[in-house]
Amino acid sequence: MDTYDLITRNAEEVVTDEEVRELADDPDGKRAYVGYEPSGVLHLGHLLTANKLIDLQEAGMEVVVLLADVHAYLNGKGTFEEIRETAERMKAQFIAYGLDEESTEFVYGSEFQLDEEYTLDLHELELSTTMNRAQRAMAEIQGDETAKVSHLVYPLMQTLDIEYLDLDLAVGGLDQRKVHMLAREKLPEVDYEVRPALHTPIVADLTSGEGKMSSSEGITISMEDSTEDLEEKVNSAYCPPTRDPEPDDDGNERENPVLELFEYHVFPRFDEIVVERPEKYGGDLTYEAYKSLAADLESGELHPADAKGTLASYLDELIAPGREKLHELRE
Ligand code: NAL
Repeated sequence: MDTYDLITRNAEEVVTDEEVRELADDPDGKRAYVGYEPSGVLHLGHLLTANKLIDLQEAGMEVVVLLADVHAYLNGKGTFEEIRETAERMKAQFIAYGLDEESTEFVYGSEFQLDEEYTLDLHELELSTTMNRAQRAMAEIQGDETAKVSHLVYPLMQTLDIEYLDLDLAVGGLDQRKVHMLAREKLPEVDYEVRPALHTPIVADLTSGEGKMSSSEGITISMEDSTEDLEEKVNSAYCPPTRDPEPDDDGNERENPVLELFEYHVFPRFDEIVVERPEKYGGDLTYEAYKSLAADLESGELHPADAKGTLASYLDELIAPGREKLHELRE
């Protein structure tokens, strides 16, 4: 796969394509980052961006993982001590998942976000940004609760981090796009450079195929799940034999979450996928590309039940090292 294709595979959006192409021409030593609010147990949402980081490392880039402790604090995720402890566990799970320890730099936000120069830059951004603009940038990250002043500071800090971490590419889920757009607009105003961004898709809710899979509602798959949990959850998933399901009766858009998980989580990490079937049902099926699996599901050659069983076992393999690490840390 050529470097540009590797960098952008499974990306929902790159901003801008021209800037990312330029990066792909000479990726060695370039720095990409993802920031995460520390959370005790990783879930598939975290792992989707982690897969992208693994792609970028393969392309020769350096990867910075920001353990965004101050951001989590501003977003009401607990006391500062609790958040720090959680961050350590998060880091251990990322390494267990396959982020290369040598070429991944883990940085705590609080290492630089409390410095005098940073603080003054932040205040300059506060001065030049309307509350309305900051609130809009934050809407998708924050959820439904009433916005606090901290929620307005949050996206401005994320904007500054892109400069302070000296990054060449910002990576995040599609829910980060408005913050990255704010950064593109604001950084030049305070005499800093604009950097490209790459956004990963948001996987649909497992049981309905609607909206997004999230830890706050519905079923989510996490590093804590046992093999049996995974089988049960994947078995209950919505999986019509198509990539493009019709909207539901209320007109809500739906996706096929089983296919999405194959595409975004399984195929990027395995060279081939084997669906094990008894001879009398046609014997094993082997896939090297997501598209052929999706086509077989659509044509009926691959039964949804077999697709689900296979998905559960590959997810189990991906999650197992992190699950063991979590058990170890609790002992
Ligand atoms: C991501 C987050 C927080 C701070 C960041 C700083 C720079 C780059 C990315 C960052 C967390 C993210 C979330 N906003 O919603 O998890």
